[in-house]
Amino acid sequence: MAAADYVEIYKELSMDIEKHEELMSALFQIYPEIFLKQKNRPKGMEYFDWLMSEIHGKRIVELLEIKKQGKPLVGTFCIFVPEEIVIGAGGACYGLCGGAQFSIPDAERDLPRNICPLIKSAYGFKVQRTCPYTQSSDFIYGETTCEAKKKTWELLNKLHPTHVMHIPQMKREREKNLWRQEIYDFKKHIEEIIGRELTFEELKEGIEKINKKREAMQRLDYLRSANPEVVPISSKDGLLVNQISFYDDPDRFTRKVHELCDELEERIEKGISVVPPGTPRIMVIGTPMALPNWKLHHVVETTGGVIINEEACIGHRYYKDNIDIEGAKTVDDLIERMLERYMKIDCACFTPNEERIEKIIRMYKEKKADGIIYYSLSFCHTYNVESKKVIDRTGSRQRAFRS
Ligand code: BJ8
Repeated sequence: MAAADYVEIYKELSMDIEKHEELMSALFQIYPEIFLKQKNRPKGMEYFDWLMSEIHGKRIVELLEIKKQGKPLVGTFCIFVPEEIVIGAGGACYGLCGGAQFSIPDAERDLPRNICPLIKSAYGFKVQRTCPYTQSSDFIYGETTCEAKKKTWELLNKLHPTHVMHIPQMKREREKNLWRQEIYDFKKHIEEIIGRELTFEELKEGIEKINKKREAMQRLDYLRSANPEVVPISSKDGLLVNQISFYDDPDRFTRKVHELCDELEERIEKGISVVPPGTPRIMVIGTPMALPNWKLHHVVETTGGVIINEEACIGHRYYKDNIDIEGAKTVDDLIERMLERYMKIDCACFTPNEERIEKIIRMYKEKKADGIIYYSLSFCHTYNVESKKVIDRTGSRQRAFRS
C-alpha cells in the first residue's frame, strides 16, 4: 500500500499529509533494508511484514470502524493501563509510537532537550499531527511513572484529551488500595463512552482475550531461546512481533503468533538456525524500544551476536503475567485479580524493586545467555540508577549501555 491510498482518511483525522508522507517514505525505505533483506526468515513473518505495510493503512480503517460503532479507542504509553477493560468494552487499546527521531525536533519547541527521547518522540507526533493512532483516539491515557511523563501530559492535554492514572511507586497495602481505585476510575471512564456499565461476561472476555495474547507471546519468548544451538528467528523479527503486539487486533495477533511458533518449533526440530553455532546469545534488559526503534538489535545482529529476548515493557514485562480468573464470580472479583496481576509489573519506577533483579538472574540462567546488555534511554533516571544494582548483583564487569 502507499500512504497516498489513505489520504482522505488522514484528512478526516486532521493530519499533516505532507509531513506524514515524509515520515512514511523514510519508514518504507529502511524497512526493506532492515527486515526484508534478512536471510532464512520464517515464512510466518510475512503476516507481520504485511501488518507493518498497513500499519497506517488498513489497521487504521479497522480502528475507525470500531469507533463508528461507539466503542472506545484509547492510546497509551505504559503497560500499566489495563487494556482488558477497553477490549471488554469492544474497543481498541494501542501503544503510541515513541521510537522515532523524526518527531523530536518539533517536540523540543515545547519540551526540554534533556528528557527521555521516548516522551519527546511521542509528544512530537501529536504536535506534528503525523500519527493516525493518536489522531483517532478518543483520549490518551498517561500515567505518573516518571517525572517527565507526568508533566508532559499536562502539555499534551492542551492538544488532545489526556487522562492520567496515578501509578503507585511502592507495593504496600496502601498503594494497592490506591491502584484499585485507579482501575475502577479507568473502568468508569470507558463506560462513559459506551454509555453503560460493563458486564461480568464482557470484562471476563476482555481478560481472556488478552490472557491468550500474552500466552502466545510467552510461547514465542520460550522458543527464541529454547535450544542453545538453534536460534529459529532473528533478534529483529522477535522484537518486531513484540512491537506489533501493541497495534494489532488481539485475536488475529494471537492466531498469527501461534502459527509462527508452530513453524519455529519445526525449525528447532530440524536444526534450522538464523545464526551459526556458537553465536553469542544476548539478553537485552531495561527500557522499552518503541516502534520503529530497531537500532540496537540491528547493531548486535550485524556484528556477530543475537538477542534472544527483551526484558522490557515491549517484551517480557508486558506478557510475563496473566490474570488468573479461576473462581471469579463478580466484576469486583475480576478487578481484584487485575489488581494482583498489575502489581506484579516490575518497572524501575517502584522502590524497592528487588523482584526485577531476581527475575533477571533467573532468566539469565534459564536461557543460558552469554551476556546481558542493559539498555537505558537517556535521562531515564529510574532504569539508569537501577542498572547499578543489576550490575552489582549479576557480577558484570562492564557498564550499562545508554542511548
Ligand atoms: S511500566 S518502563 S512502559 S513506565 S518514559 S520511565 S523510559 S524516562 S517507558 Fe515505561 Fe510503564 Fe515503566 Fe514500562 Fe524511563 Fe522514558 Fe520515563 Fe519510560
